[in-house]
Amino acid sequence: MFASTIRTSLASSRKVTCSATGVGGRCLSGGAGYGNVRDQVLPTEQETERELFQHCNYPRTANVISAPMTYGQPYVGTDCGPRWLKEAGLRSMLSNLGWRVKEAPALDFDDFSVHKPPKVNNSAKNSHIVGEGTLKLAKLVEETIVAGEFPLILGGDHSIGLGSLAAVLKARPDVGIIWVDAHADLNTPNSSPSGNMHGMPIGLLMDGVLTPDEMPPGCEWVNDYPRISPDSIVYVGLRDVDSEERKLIRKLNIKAFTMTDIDRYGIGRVMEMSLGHLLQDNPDRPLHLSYDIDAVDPVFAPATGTTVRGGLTFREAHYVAESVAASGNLASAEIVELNPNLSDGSGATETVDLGLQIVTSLMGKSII
Ligand SMILES: [Mn+2]
Repeated sequence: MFASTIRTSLASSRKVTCSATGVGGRCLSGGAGYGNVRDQVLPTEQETERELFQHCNYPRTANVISAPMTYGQPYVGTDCGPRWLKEAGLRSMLSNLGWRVKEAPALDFDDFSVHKPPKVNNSAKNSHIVGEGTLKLAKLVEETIVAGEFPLILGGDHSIGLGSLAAVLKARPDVGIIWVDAHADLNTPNSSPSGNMHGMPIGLLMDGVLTPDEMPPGCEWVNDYPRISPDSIVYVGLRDVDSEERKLIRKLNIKAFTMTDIDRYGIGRVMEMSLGHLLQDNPDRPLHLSYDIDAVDPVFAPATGTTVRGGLTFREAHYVAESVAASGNLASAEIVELNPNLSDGSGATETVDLGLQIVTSLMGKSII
């Protein structure tokens, strides 16, 4: 009852005025309104904490990395995601789960646009800013992993995946990737219908898709990083795939669980098969989870840029994160594409509630 009172009062008082630069805007007016999360944070029961996040040094430290990128897609407001999650109580959630929490200063992706106007490139829009910004992110994520910490990356649009994936692949060459998304993000500048780079992070990094000279301007640094092997990634939640992406998924034989598969097998079996695929040769393989909030049905997560009906339910959205955490192999993660500008007050609040709960689940919360 207490929580619902707070929720109502916040929803009516909250004004979302965040701009692309973030200057003068604010994302949330308070730190509540996230339903039943705060009073029920219990870590998943394991024999020791060490086993749950086996790739992190002990005591476990989460480095919360804010990557407020907006240039991979057309809407302002995705830069609010990190602040939104933090103001809703991310730090105390993580502490309650037993994490030591570090917060890196938010990456600044706007200094490039001020000092170096990007050339117009409609096949990969804003590629200079996205490229230089994601390189900053890649360096920070790599340092975090080398330090034995868990990088928890808050987007920002999904173009940041270019930086986080490149870093993870370099620091942990045997990493397995779980990409939870309504979209495959497997486009290239040649195949993308929109030219928006949030649909390209996998396409630019997948082995055998782009030659080095096809890398968009500003992203050439990616050529110095390892590529994703097609059998090292699993998609969960796909339902809006472009024709060239579909061809690539088939040609490269990438493991993809669509919403149809989730209907058919249920989310439990789908996650079993996903983890089974990635862990079949090495049960201790480190895993990276990239969670696009648009994987979730817009009924539960309306505040995002590219909503597609027919997505994960509220519980399925949690289960994906819980099951990956429970594997003990999760070593890095990101959550992206929350945009409070794209829904009214209660829709924005519900989306951040859910985003925070998903993060809490992937960082080790369990119900009992
Ligand atoms: Mn995405």
